[in-house]
Amino acid sequence: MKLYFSPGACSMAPHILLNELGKKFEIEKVDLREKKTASGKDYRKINAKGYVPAIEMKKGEVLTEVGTILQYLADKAKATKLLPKAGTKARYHAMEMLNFVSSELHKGYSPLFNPGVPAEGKDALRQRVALRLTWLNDLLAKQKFVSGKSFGVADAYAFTVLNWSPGLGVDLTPFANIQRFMADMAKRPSVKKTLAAEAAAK
Ligand SMILES: N[C@@H](CCC(=O)N[C@@H](CS)C(=O)NCC(=O)O)C(=O)O
Repeated sequence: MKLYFSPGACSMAPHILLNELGKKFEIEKVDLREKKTASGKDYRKINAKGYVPAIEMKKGEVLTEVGTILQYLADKAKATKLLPKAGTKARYHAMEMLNFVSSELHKGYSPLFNPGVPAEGKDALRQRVALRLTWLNDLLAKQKFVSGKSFGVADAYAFTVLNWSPGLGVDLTPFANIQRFMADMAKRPSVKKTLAAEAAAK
């Protein structure tokens, strides 16, 4: 199992999950500008979409898209505590949350990285993100994790995206429960290990 990643990018979500699962895996860094992997491969030949993450499930078999990779990894490890079994109502709620993190948070934050978006546009985007953060903050008043009472795959994804906040000018100070969640997540051994590995790869 190999994860193609870029330090600090959304590929950190499956990286955290892989560490949480404690199974053996390899990682290979991708230069997103050059679309080259650390070993010199053309990344577009691995993922024609050109973005991370991608995992090589077995030789020549690649899976992309954060939410799908997270589900594949948890299902493969039979980690039903991290992701309920397929077909159950609880699984649909877990998928509901993954979709929220992907389409509302991840793709809400993404344009803030774009140097082509003017400052006023970015302010409007931050206001929209703040609406989603208000909802999430209210949820985290009732439950410890984004996934519920215990850590689940959506937590790895939410932490990854929310961690971009300071660098993108998204103010988390009004969101005390989100700050508490981030502090709790930062204490997890899987998160510490992932952050250290990605910092070393920069
Ligand atoms: N829909 C994709 C989005 C992945 C994505 O946005 N990846 C970013 C990093 S967070 C990336 O690699 N951007 C570089 C590019 O698009 O060229 C997913 O869920 O995996």
